Amino acid sequence: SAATLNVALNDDKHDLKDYQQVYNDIAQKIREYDEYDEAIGFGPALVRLAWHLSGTFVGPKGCPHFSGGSYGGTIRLPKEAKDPANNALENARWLLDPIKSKYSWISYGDLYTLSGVTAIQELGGPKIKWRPGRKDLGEEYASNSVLPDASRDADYVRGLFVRRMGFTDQETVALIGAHALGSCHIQAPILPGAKESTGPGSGYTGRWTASPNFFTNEFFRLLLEDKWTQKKWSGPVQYQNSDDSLMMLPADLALVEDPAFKKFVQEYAKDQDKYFKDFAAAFQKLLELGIDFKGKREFEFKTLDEQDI
Ligand code: ZEM
Repeated sequence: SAATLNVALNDDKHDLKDYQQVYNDIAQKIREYDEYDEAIGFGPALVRLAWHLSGTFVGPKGCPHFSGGSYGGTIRLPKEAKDPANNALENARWLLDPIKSKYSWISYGDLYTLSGVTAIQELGGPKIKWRPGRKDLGEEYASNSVLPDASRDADYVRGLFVRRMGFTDQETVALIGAHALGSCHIQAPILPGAKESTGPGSGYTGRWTASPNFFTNEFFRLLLEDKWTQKKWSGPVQYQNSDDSLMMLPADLALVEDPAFKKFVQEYAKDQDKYFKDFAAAFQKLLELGIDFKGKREFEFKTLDEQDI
């Protein structure tokens, strides 16, 4: 098991202007490679990178012997990178490598979490408050086999998000609504300029929504309004909608099978503003699991559009 973290924050010599510059470079990369992954682009992959770096947290809240979380940027290291749950995320890291070289002062944990914030905002989502100060840690702090298994039910999802990571039911539902973005891959998408895939994906296939590069509450509306039946294929159990254009994982359907989760699915399907507000708070909490940022300033970034870039 991973060692207990010493979570002292980096001395912070950089200000909003510096981090906005990093944000802008990431956002420009998303724009530049908009044809990646069947014209979805890299945005969803960056959100998944930030989530998989942070979602290794093993609490419980306030316990001094927790492990995982975004602090050490450990998803870059083989032990964690090679976790099958992280298949295809080498592509997201490929996109960010030149930015890490250009801004060598930023830690991997800060860069990867900032890239998730950038993607959410650039894809039309809410503003996410973000704080720097993570420090790179070595392989003894890397995690493996702690990310969620998509084949499981509501009890499992609650065990992982609520009991292990310290989220509420409401925050859990809000976070999984990020599946409005992106798609599932049998093979990792082919990188710009490459000829072949970098390796396997999750083994699931398809998109959750018809606008996978736009952050919306569509995931919740589709969960409630479409008819989901088991896909007939040789791959893992997954569900398809009435015309087989969209998909859901077993763990997604768990959100409407469990009455306490379903209440929030219904609320978010009806109220996009409420969804955006709750997602922003839950995503910030996810990115900060295990790190004591008390009293540290929160940065809020402008989108490229807001800067007329
Ligand atoms: Zn996901 N997710 N996720 N997720 N996820 C995939 C893709 C994406 C689960 C899961 O098994 C999978 C959260 C929670 C959970 C994103 C964001 C967030 C894929 C497909 C799977 C299998 C990977 C592939 O094949 O490339 C499970 C079981 C979850 C909880 C129960 C949370 C929380 C997220 C963010 C807040 C995103 C954006 C993607 C799309 C990635 C892409 O490349 O398109």
